[in-house]
Amino acid sequence: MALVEVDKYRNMVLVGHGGSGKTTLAEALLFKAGMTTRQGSVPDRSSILDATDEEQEKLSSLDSALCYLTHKGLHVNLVVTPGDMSFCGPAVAALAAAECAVLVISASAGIQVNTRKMFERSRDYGLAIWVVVNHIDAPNVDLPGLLGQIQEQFGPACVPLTLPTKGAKAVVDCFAHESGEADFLSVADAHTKLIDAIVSADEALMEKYLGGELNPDEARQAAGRAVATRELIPVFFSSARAGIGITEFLDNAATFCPSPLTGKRRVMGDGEESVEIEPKAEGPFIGQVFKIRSDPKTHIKYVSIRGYTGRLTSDQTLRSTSEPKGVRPGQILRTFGLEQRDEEAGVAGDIFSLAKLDLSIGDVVYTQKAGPIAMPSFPKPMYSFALVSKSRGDEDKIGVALKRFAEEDPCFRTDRPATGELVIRGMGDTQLRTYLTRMAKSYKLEVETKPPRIPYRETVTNRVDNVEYTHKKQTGGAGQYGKIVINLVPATRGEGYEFVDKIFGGAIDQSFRPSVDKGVRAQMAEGVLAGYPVVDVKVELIDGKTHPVDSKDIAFQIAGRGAFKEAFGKGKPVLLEPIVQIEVTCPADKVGDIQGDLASRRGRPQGQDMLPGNMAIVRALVPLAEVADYNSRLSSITGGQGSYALEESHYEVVPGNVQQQIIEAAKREKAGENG
Ligand SMILES: Nc1nc2c(ncn2[C@@H]2O[C@H](COP(=O)(O)OP(=O)(O)OP(=O)(O)O)[C@@H](O)[C@H]2O)c(=O)[nH]1
Ligand SMILES: [Mg+2]
Repeated sequence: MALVEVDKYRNMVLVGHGGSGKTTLAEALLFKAGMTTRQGSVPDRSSILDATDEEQEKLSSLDSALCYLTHKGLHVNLVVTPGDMSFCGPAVAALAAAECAVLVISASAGIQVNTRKMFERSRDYGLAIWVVVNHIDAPNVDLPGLLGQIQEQFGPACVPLTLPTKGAKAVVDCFAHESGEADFLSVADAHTKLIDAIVSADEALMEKYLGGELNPDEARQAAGRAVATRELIPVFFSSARAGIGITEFLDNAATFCPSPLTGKRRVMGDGEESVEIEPKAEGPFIGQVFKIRSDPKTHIKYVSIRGYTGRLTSDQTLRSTSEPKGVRPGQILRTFGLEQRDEEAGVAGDIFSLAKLDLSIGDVVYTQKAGPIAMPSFPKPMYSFALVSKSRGDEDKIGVALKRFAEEDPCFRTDRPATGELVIRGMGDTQLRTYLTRMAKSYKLEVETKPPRIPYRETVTNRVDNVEYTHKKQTGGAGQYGKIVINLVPATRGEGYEFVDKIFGGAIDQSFRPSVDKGVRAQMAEGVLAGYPVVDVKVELIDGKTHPVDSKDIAFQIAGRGAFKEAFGKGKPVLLEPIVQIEVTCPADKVGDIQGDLASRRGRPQGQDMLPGNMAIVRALVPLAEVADYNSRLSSITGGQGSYALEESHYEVVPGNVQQQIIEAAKREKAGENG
């Protein structure tokens, strides 16, 4: 594969809702450009992009896929992303590779949740956007109606660059032609609107245009800039499956898709220190990792990099923001579906892959010097499971497998919260189940899942004085003796634990007082009411007694535990629960239902806002325990049109009746463990 000049690269990321036809469109483009000998099909399992066993089973993309084509002197890199929101981690990361996001919409399904989300993410990251209305061959589609909705939702900059003609059996290019037949709207009108949009983005051109002196070549040259600034969002029509509108898509890439020179420039560093990277073919290399994939069979890890400037060859030293010492990059590869092809260099404006390097998504890689470069912002994973290994001793291996998945997917995380469980977090059920199935298949590690425990805490509300406790074991063998007297005092929320030594004189030997503290801490970690850690209490050690022979560290630790437990029981103990700030985005007509549902979950309203496109945001404070299953609830209220985000807020006392249920549940669980 020959490398080309920087301005001959086009980097497109295909985004949109699941099933809109992103993979099929890419297959059609590859076939039309002669990169494949037949057009791969997702339902026939012949797609080179949805090529893993899992994807062929699900008939849907589960990760971003890379391929490329050449067309009339251009080298076009395509990154095809999964449309399921569960896999938006790799989809959002892929934006970092491109100048242009191609937003694919199914004409039969219309604008869907992820259509809107990916539009916003691409825009916020600063990419040019193309809209492709696919499935135009499907029965009963309302193409003029859909075009109207697209313009309403995404703005008047959306202008058709092609229009269906001959009963959607073909499309007509409205830039190349000043007039012609279309199934709806006028080609001449669309042509004028395209020229208008292009000249409005360029003052000098506008003057010429108004003076009637605009030459078509000048308009052609300025088109890429107008698209780069989203003053023009060209709309295409296609049937990817039937190969309609594909040639017109390819032919317009040179003019309407910004090149690395005319498109979004990456900025290194922050604030005043920041510098814009100039895409140059020669000189020191700077790029960024946007994709990581372990080959399912060989387990070889491939990292895919977008080159922003310079040139990288195998013999250079490649450094990265997380590994500044540097490594040899090894063979430079060009990824085509699951295939890796050899390439001579990694250059500015291009996409390439490297094998077996310890890099992460977002890492900036360079040969001389570089700073951080912002990635698109990732949504926070909100959906979680706790995992229980089916066979003991597998825990370490499970940790290794989960770490791999987390590397490949920025919206997948694993952690061990205060409850001690192993928890995985992600965007949704499909994603987490896919990783667990993959773990079972590729790593032979089986786990059971359960909802994660809510990290409750325990504390007291009343002060308790003079609690006396004696630990005594003086029959047979070495004896144990420790007697203490403590006060237990509630502290302010968030103050934590304090141990105060209030002993005057030598009632307890100095050396044993820390042992009491240690015992109290141990009991606090285990909890008293329902097995949750105790917080916000002060323990005062006021008196006690030492035995000359039998007193020892362990005896005073046990006394500390015992005295604390007894005092805690007398101090009107309560459970504290985490309260979260929830922000629900939903269609405006569902606001009432959402508010009602949140109120029934002990939620407290915090206001609402209207959003463009008939959407609204509802905010509330709600106990975390009440929104553990909120994913499915929201989806059923909004028909899949809603989304939500949670943020930790504070802890509050659990109401009495709820507290009783939690304590009972903890008792049952304990009995289950022991029995
Ligand atoms: N009739 C018709 N069917 C199409 C067209 N494009 C794609 N399809 C079919 O629609 C289904 C979904 O297409 P995909 O290409 O897998 O869609 P996708 O956007 O990649 O979906 P995800 O990977 O799940 O996000 C497949 O069965 C395709 O064969 C089209 O233009 N017309
Ligand atoms: Mg797909």
